[in-house]
Amino acid sequence: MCGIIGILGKQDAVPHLVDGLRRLEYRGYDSAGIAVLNDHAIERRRAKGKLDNLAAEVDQHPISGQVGIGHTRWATHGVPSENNAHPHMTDKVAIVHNGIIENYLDLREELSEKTNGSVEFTSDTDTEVVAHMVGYYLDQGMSPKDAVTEVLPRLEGAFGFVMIFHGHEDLMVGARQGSPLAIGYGEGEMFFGSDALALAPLTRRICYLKEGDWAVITPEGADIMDMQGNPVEREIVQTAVSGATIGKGNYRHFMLKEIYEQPTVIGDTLTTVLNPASQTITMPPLPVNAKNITKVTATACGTAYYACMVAKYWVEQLARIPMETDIGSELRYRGTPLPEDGLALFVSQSGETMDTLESLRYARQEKQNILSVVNVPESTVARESDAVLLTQAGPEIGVASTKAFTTQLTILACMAIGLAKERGTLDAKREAELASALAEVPGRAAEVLNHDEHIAEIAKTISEARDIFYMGRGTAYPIALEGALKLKEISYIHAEGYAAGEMKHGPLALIEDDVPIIMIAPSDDLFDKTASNVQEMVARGGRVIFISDKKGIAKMRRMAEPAACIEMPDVDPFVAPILYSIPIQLLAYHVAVLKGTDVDQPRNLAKSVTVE
Ligand code: HGA
Repeated sequence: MCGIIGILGKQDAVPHLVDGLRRLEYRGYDSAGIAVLNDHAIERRRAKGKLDNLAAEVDQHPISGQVGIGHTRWATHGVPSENNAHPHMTDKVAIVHNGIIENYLDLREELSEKTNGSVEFTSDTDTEVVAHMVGYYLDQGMSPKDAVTEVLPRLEGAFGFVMIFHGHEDLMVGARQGSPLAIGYGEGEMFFGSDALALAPLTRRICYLKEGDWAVITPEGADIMDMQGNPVEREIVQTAVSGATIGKGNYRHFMLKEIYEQPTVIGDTLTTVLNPASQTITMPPLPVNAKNITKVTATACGTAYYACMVAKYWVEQLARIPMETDIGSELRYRGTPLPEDGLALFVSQSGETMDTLESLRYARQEKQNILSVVNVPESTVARESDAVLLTQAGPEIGVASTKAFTTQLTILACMAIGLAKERGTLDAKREAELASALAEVPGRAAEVLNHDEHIAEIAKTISEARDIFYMGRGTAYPIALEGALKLKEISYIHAEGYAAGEMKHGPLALIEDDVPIIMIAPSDDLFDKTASNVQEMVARGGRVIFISDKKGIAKMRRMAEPAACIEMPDVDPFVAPILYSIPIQLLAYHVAVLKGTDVDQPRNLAKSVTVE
């Protein structure tokens, strides 16, 4: 996926542009390029393939300038090649673009007619037409701002773009619709970036543009407008993203770093929908009136599927809508009938998971209203959905999902509240209780991380096991499934997740002396039932690791002594699945470290699964 950086600086921007692009490499790309302004012209260097190729090109044919833009491209229109690499330009303007201009063919034709065919297109991209359209208005004598004002309303599709203009060393224009873009504020310098990561070493003062915003930046600051050109105020935040984020920092593995980022990214995700002052949740508009929804059909793969399973409990209990969950590779071939006025929900970190995407297309044929939860706003799943809920997990490098999962849970919890509000099945008092429970999650998550050392000790007691069981009831059941998956993925130990009440219907036969059982048991309505299941395990010699709050642990100990306990904060059971995910991530991590596996890139697995 593409990355963007723009620098309106006080010194040569070229080394910082290349460095910024390196920070965006994790997204995946096929070519890269930069362009800078100097006294005579806009100068550009581009290269197919890795950034080292671009760096070599810049070494061989140096350019310099204080104002510049850079791009890593992941082709959507036109093969990966130097010609198709961004920036695209005329002699007056250069542009880098993320997303897809859907009406680019019409725009090309229109421009050719207007100019009697004098515009020469040199690439197969959708992006290039935007450069030529802006160039056309600049040629008519318009200012950069006026030229962009003319072009913006004509663009259909998704874009995040940044432009520089020959003869205007004091300004740069950026816009976003569907693809992310942030402004960075420096000391007498200003920046654009597709995420804060690109800007991390340059500035921590960031303003995330909202959908439909565009901005003119100068060394003094930014004028931000909506698509109609009305000025809008946007908050400047101190980003938590640091220069170290792209690397492992002081962490031994990306997975551990990502586990530790959870308090921040859960908080970032909540910020998009939760108002802590009014204790309310406001969701973006859904593609269907919630009152009319007959059924929710949720589809995902792997960890995201377990997030859907948790959401099923929330949606059914709070919003009283029947919800079904499906694995992407099953739904797409099952030919299941989907009801009129159904809401089809798709959850995918990358938004590119093939089986999830194909299921979405199936749901589209079945005339469903399509809502997706993704971590990558410009992804295909997002583009093909009627509405999108974004997680704010930031880049997740470790193959085993951690922070993507807990942010998915966070936004799905908010979605369930939003649906329930609209359907009138949740009163304001309970909404306030749930909102305040959610608002506490980042702080509580930080507390849970304090158990890291204790969990590392527990890991030593189970790392030699052949089989490990994870169990829970209610929303703890999908967390048990996720715990087992996490352990399998990175430690290669065979693990099974079960609904605790299901053990006696078969799997109990496998419990014998010292078989580890991870029991996930928040103090909720089902606690006593789970505690009885613990007794059944202990009676058969099972080594129970009991994850509960203080009250739950005390109660359990009066019945049977687990081999070890992990004490969780006392929280509303509604948010427990988000928090109880953290100890099982840490446990899997420490077991894997003890086993000496490749934690971040486990054998046979890939991060974004774009094949069947
Ligand atoms: N459509 C443009 C940009 C592609 C993109 O955003 N990729 O993630 C192109 O194909 O060049």
